Amino acid sequence: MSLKEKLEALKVSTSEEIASVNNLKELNEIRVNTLGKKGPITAALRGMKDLSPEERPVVGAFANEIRDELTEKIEARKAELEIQTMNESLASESIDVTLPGKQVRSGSRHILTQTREEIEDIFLGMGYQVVEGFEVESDHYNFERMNLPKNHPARDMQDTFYISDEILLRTHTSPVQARTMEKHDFSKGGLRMISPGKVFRRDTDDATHSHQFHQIEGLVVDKNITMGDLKGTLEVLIKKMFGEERSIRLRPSYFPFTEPSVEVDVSCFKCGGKGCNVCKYTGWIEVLGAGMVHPDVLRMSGIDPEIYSGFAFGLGQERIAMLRYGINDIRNFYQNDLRFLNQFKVSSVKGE
Ligand code: FA5
Repeated sequence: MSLKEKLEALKVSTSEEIASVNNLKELNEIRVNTLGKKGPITAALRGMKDLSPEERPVVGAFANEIRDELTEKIEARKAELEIQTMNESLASESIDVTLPGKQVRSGSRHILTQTREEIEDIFLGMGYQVVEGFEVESDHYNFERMNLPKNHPARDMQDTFYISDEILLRTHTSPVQARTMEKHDFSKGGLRMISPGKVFRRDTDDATHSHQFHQIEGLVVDKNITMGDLKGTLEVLIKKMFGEERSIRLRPSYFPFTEPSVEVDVSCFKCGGKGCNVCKYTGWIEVLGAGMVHPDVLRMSGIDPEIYSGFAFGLGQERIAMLRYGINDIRNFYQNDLRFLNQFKVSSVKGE
């Protein structure tokens, strides 16, 4: 039998085997035995060296043709067998649709995250941008650019965790003011931004203080910005967060980076201003610090205080959430007690 005849016979017998095989394992064996390295086609191609130069290309092309044809048949049979296997397993399975489903325990956005998102939405609605800062900051941005040179006594109010003499965990979100101001292109218009984030202080934890908490910084710098703009903006924030009936009060205060500086109080949500245990019988509750950006802070960021003015504020996110929901201990936010967290459970997808 010539090599060509042998190949022809191989094609016929293998095609029959492929058609009659009934499982994927045996089909794979046929593939390996026929087309594999040790199979007859590879052997035939190797044996071509004994053929005459005229026969070689003819038999070579024929062998390749048979290999392609058999490969195609194997693939087609494989697809058929796969469907057959799937159908068999589907037929043997049954689903009892009356069985109770498994409860999916989903997480939810933390109440502090919800509070931050609500405040962000209020300011986005007023045309502010939301800017992110660094939790690990330099002494330069955290203190010096905020008008707190080394040895300034007001640094004592914000002691922190130092990484090195110059690098620290930021004590407030105010350094984002300097970082944003120095980059802003005022030829394209004024700056309106808020910056939420974590801050750190060497405070002893108690019901109203934590060594790690969240602030939201606000900053507006433009021509002709006045204290009236600050008050109006904070009134919008407070009324949206605590209700239309709330009023605010600005009390003189001191921050080295604002002049004048104020503490902002909101009329007590419990007694409406008459005086009760929540507001310590004053009718007011302090929520944030604010003021007009100090001319030196503007100057250090390359802004001319003769042309531009601005206001800034920094609020404690926990403080806002505590007042809003009547939470009496800041540590509740961090203890991951589901009995606390589940009271504020909402859909984990924003906007749903
Ligand atoms: C500041 O941190 C200023 N950077 C705020 C500011 C920004 C003033 C811009 C002017 C202009 P203060 O230290 O008061 O200020 O902190 C702001 C708010 O953070 C406080 O009103 C309080 O709500 C919250 N806060 C301060 N310390 C803690 C603490 N240890 N735990 C929880 N919240 C705190």
